[in-house]
Amino acid sequence: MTKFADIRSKVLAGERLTFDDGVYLYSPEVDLNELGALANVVRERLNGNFAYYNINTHLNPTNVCIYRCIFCAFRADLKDERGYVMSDEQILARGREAVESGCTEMHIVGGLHHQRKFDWYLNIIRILHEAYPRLHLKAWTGVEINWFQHLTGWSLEKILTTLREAGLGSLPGGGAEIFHPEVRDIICEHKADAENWLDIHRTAHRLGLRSNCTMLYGHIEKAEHRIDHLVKLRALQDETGGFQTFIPLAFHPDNTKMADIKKPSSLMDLRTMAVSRLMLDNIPHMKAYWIMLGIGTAQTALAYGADDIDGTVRHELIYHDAGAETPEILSVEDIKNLIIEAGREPVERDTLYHRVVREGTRWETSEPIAVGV
Ligand code: V47
Ligand code: SF4
Repeated sequence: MTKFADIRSKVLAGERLTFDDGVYLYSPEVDLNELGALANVVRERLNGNFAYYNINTHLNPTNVCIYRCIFCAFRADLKDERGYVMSDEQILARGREAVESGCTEMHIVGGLHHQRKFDWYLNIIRILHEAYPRLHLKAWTGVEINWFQHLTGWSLEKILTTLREAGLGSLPGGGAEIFHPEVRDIICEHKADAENWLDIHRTAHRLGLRSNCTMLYGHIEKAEHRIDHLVKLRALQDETGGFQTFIPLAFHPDNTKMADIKKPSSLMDLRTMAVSRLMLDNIPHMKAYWIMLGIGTAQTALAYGADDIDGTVRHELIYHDAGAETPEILSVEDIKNLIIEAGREPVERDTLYHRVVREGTRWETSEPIAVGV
């Protein structure tokens, strides 16, 4: 039996793949289409023909950041003329715009501002939640939560509980990058390490908050680092079951300190999606983030393991600052059509994967969407 045939029989039998299997799936001798077809079996086992999307908006309250991750084109220094900090009025105006355009979710992340205290970050959640209680606030990455620990000296439990009481709905998956220190110490040595990041999500899950997880690929990392990363996420998911969605994030080099590196090809994007679907056997959803992949690759990814395409998205800065050429926003019709064109059935979901029933900008959630994990 060839190594790939062996892996295929394990997947068909529902057996877990090993670290070595994962590294092998990145080798050029593994045919991408065969790999994609195998990932598609798992994708359809878990999510049938559905492809999920949501109606969401982004809010990046400041780009001023004390850290200097070398892959980041978004951050600015305190005195940089690009630097901005949004006022409460501007933040609330974004909330109003979101609600008036029918959004169910606001995705909030930003820089670690040199002079803002935890109260400033907490207040953003509080004022938005008080004004727009139906808008789900998916806010602050593990890196930001770790920064709040430095700012306050509080326990993780206290920080997360305080944020939740103010209106936090869930945590987004950012800040994971690549866990392995051989890479992390070069691309973002100052920020939360793997253990910190994982512990924050572990604690969030224990307190009943759901979260997402990501991996930033296509820069200096090797297949071994990617698989190490996936295996660490899988182990935490075995413990808690709290991750909803994994989002592989393709590196965009423009305006970063790694601008000399070419961005990963669509073939690498599809391979990473497929390998992730096969390795992360306990995470229900894989997201093809169209902003980052481009629309064509995101559509193709729906046959290579992905079952979610993120949302309509408004006001995205992190990828557009780093050279993404995708539009700033897609209409609901555009999203549905791109899913239908890919041969899948579009399903609007809320952040926690309940089905959304909608008439224009008015919506209700109905039953949780059943998945196979
Ligand atoms: O952590 C920053 C990445 C992340 C670049 O949870 C870059 O639903 C590529 O995590 N090239 C933030 N990537 C975005 C994120 C995310 C996106 C969509 C959905 C969800 C979710 C989460 O963006 C950062 C970092 O890994 N990033 N700069 C860049 N130049
Ligand atoms: Fe700051 Fe986040 Fe950019 Fe790192 S990725 S420099 S933490 S804004």
